[in-house]
Formats: sequence, structure tokens, C-alpha cells
Amino acid sequence: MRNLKPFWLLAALLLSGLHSASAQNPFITNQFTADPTARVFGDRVYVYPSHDIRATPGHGRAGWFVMEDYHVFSSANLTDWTDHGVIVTQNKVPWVKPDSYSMWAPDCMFRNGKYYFYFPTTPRDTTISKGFTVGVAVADKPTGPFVPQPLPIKGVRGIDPNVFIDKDGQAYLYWSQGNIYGAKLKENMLELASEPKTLGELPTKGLKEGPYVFERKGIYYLTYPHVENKTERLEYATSTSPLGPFTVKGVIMDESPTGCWTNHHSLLQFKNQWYLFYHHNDLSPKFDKNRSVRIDSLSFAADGSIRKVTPTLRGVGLTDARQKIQLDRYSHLSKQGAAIAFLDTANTFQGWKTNFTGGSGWVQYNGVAFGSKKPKTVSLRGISTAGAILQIRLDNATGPVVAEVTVPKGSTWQEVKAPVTSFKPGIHALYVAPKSSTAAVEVDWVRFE
Ligand code: FUB
Repeated sequence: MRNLKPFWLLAALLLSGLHSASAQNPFITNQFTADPTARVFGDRVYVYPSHDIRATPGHGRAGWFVMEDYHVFSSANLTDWTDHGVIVTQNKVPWVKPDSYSMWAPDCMFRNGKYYFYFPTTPRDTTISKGFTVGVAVADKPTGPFVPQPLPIKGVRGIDPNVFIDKDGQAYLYWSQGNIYGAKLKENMLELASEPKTLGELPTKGLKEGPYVFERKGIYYLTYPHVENKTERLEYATSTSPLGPFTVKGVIMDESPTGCWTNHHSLLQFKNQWYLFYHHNDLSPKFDKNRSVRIDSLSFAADGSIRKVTPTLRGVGLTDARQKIQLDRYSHLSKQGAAIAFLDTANTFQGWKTNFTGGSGWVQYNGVAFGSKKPKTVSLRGISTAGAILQIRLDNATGPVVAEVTVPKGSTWQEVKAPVTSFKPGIHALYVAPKSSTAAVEVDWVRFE
């Protein structure tokens, strides 16, 4: 009987639609995700993103955002993520225009034992709103089941709802529609308690959307994507009260280096560290309406200003040495002799590989947790038409060689093993390079056993 337990556990996970994704950026790789709102509920972080899908004939508009439903993801360590499946879907919300595929950026908030999920979409009844409005679905748990309210929130026209509860218990709803608006919410979290106020001190030129408000040390931060130049960058303004007046302060993240026109974010403190959740189009470099969510660390200067965040592939958290280490989500890569490419350009969800092309290429991946016990072997998935030996060092180019792995000559991917010859316990970077600078070899992942 004891052997049956893993089978039943696996069967239960499959039946309930749970899937794991792992860390690095992007941190969800089993589907497209965008507009991540991250919340701490209990001892886990929950991420409520939008869910981009590809348009197919009769389903959504080609060349535009196509969004049918929402999933929620959670993690206890920001490294291992669980997909809890669909929580709200367009055609099960009574007031939503059927097949509108416009379930845009959401938020979720906890109050008085209930979880309130806010989502913008288009109503079937155009007397409610000719464009977007905001609905609420309510649950007893952060993963649902969420029950949609029969009608959207009265008096709200626009997208990108965001909820903030102040220290005095007053809740506020923010949203965007050209400008950014804010209003008080009633205690029931389902109705406005004040007239919408235009938060008018923000830039007037260039689109603004995606408000995310939080308070830290008495400063109220209104953060928002804004097109100052060509595409959206993340900016912020501050105030001494939740509805302003706000003073524009600066940029949190520059325009996307991958050319993704939108960015959309949330900020979160978890276990004494602040993080920025945002999106790029990593899994869809040629079409920026199929996006992927990312996390990077964020910090504040002593005066409360937000230090600009540089997007990374490595992301946050430690990687267990005994899991597959995706070197292509590197911390540092040599300027020549190494490059990153998709494993399969026809199916980008397969992820990436590191190509050593000869000429002293190397890759460094920080934050690998080895623990105290020396692993016996290292496994590596690689391919090399001429054959190659890869050296794996700890820390950097002059660190100890822990293994030399031979990838035999061949035209197919091979999983090869080599003994671990030296070891240092604790957390280290991995530094990987071909032993001979002329060798060409591709690496999918490395794992210690
Ligand atoms: O995801 C659709 C829209 O793109 C969001 O509502 C905006 O914030 C932008 O990210």
C-alpha cells in the first residue's frame, strides 16, 4: 500500500489541475501570463496575472490581446510555483459579453475572511458601459472557488483595478481609463463609497494605466506604467494620503529591452525583502501581446525613493543544486563565445539553451544551494556535433573545478554524467565553460545528484 501513495498524490494533483512551474525569469513557463498582482496571504505569495492566449479563428481578435480566463499561482519561496488552475472564466460571469476575450489585468484583496477578486472586462449590456468596467468575484480561499457578483461595480468605467486598504481600515479602488482614478470602497468591498477622483497630478502626455498603490513608512506610493517615449515604463508618485495630491517622483523600471510595448506590475514585501513583479514577452519575442511574468528584487533609499530595478533573467531566490539548473537564465554571460537560444522556436514553452560557440565563452549562474552534503555526480543535458568537455567551477573563472563533463560527439541531445571531484558546502555560483576554447556545445541544464 505504501507504494500507492505517490500514485494517488500524483493523480489528485492532475485531477485538480495543479502544475508546478519553477523559478527564474520568466517564472511561469507553462502558459503566457501578464499584469501580475502579487499578494501575501498567510505564509504564501499568490500571483493573480492576466492570461494571454493566441487568437484562433472565431476566438479573439488576431494581433490583439486575447484573454479568456484567470489562473492563480502560489509559492512559499518565490522559487517553486504552483498553478492552481482557472479561477474565473469569461462565459461563467453573468454580465460579461460572451466570447469577448477581454479579461484584462486583475487584483485580489483579503477582508473579513473573504477574498475579493477584481477584474476588468466588457459587459454585454452597453448601458452599463460601452467599454470596460470592473467586476468582483468572492471566495473563502485565495485559490477559490470564486463566485462572480451578478453585476459589475456601479460607477466604474475602465481597466486595471487595484485595491488598497489603509491602516485605518478604509479600502480604496483605483483604475485607469486614460487617467488614473481612485475612490473609497464600502466595507462590503463591492460598491464605491465616494465619487471617483481623477488623480490629476500625473503626466498628461502619453498613456498611463495599471495603477498599483501601497503605503510604506507613512508614504503613499502610486505606481503606474506610462509611455514617456515609445513604450511603457514603470513610474511612481507619492503622497501623504491615499487619494493624493501626488507628486511624480521617478522611474522604477525603464522601457522593456525586449520591445514589449506594455509593462504592468505590483510591489510586495515578503520575508523582509521587497520585490517587483512585472512582465516582458520572453516566450513570444515576435508578438508582444503574449507576455510572461517576472520577479526582481527592489529596494528603497533612506528618503523613501524607489531604486530603479534592472530586469534580470536570473530572477530571485536560490536554486537547489539537486534540481535542473537552467544556465540560460544566467547572472552573467561572456560577451563572445556564448549565446542563449530557444530549444525549439516552434514551441517556446520548452525553454532555452546555452550555446557555447567557441572562443572562450562562459556562463555564470548565481545562487545555487548545495547544502552540506557533497553530491556524487553531476548530470548535464547537452549536444555537440564534434564532442566537447565542459568544466563546471564553483563561484567564478578561478574557482575550484567540481566536475568535468564530456558531451560525446553526436547529433542528438544526450544526458551525460560525471563524478563530482571537489566540493564546498553552502551557496555558490556555477561557472561553466568548455575546457577547450574552440569546442562548440549546447547545454539545456545541469543537475547535481
Ligand atoms: O493586459 C491587458 C492590458 O495591457 C492591461 O490591462 C494593461 O495594463 C496592459 O498591461
